[in-house]
Amino acid sequence: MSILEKLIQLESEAVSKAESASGLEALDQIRIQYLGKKGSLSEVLKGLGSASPEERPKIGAAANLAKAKVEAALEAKKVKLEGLALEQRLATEQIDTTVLARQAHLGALHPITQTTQKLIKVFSRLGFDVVTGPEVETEFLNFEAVNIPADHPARDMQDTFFLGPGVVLRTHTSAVQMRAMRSKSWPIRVLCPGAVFRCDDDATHSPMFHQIEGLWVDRQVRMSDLKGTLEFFAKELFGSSTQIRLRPSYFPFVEPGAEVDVSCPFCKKNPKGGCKVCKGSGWLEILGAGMVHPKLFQMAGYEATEISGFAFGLGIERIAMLMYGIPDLRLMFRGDMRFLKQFA
Ligand code: FA5
Repeated sequence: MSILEKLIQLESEAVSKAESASGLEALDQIRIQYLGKKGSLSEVLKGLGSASPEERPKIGAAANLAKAKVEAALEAKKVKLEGLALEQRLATEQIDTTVLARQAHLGALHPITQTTQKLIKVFSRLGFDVVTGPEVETEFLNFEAVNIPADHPARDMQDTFFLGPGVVLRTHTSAVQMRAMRSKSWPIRVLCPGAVFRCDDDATHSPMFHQIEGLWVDRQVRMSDLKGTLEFFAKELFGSSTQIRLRPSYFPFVEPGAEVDVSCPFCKKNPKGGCKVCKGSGWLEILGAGMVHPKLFQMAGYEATEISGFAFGLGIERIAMLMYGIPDLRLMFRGDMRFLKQFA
């Protein structure tokens, strides 16, 4: 039998086998048997060397045609078999549309994130823009530039994690207000949220916590502007009947400085002898604030003498604890789903 005859025979054999194949697996076997590298069609072509030069192109063309026909037959059968399989599945499978859907577990924002977003929303209504800075900070910007020199006792209040000579994990977001002033001329009204770090660990203190610092510098910014701003913030956060009070205090970067208390949102300043949260005092300390120390303006390169400004800084965990009634700050960092689910 000549090569051409052999090709025609193999082609019709393969096509008829493909047409009668019983399943996809059988179809695959036929593909390998005839079209595979060592398949019958390839094997026949090995005899091409003995054919005459005139015959060779004819044999090549016939081989390509045979392959194409076998491939087409295989594909047609495959489509047919897949269609049949689908029909069979549709006939046997049923979807019970009355079965209750599985409850999707949606994630939730962490209470610190929720509180931060709420604070940003309140202050952005007063025109504060959010700026951020690095958590790894130079000792200079964290301390010296905000008027806390090396021998200053305030450094002990903020037990510091040193990462290397002159490099610290920032102990407060006041470093960011200095960065903001150094990169932008006044007037400036910014809010600096972020994580800060101190060697501190108990039910109300964590080695990593979050602060928000606010800074407003312009001509004629007064202490009354600071008080009005903080009053607005306290009422927005804890309710319209909330009052604030400023007690003189000391922070090296402000003069004068104050601790700011809000009237207890739990007992509404009416502790009747025993509100646990405010310990019966009717007030809760929530932040530190004051008028920006002139030394900071010098450090920032603000030369104008007519400018003044106020700054305030608060612990976000403290606010979250008050807003949500969380008794222990450490709960927020344990990743316990039972705790976190309550904020969904
Ligand atoms: C400061 O850090 C000042 N930079 C704030 C400031 C800014 C004052 C601008 C004046 C002007 P203080 O060390 O008090 O201040 O920290 C601010 C708040 O951070 C505290 O009121 C407290 O709520 C929170 N805080 C301090 N240490 C911790 C801690 N270890 N864990 C959780 N919260 C803390």
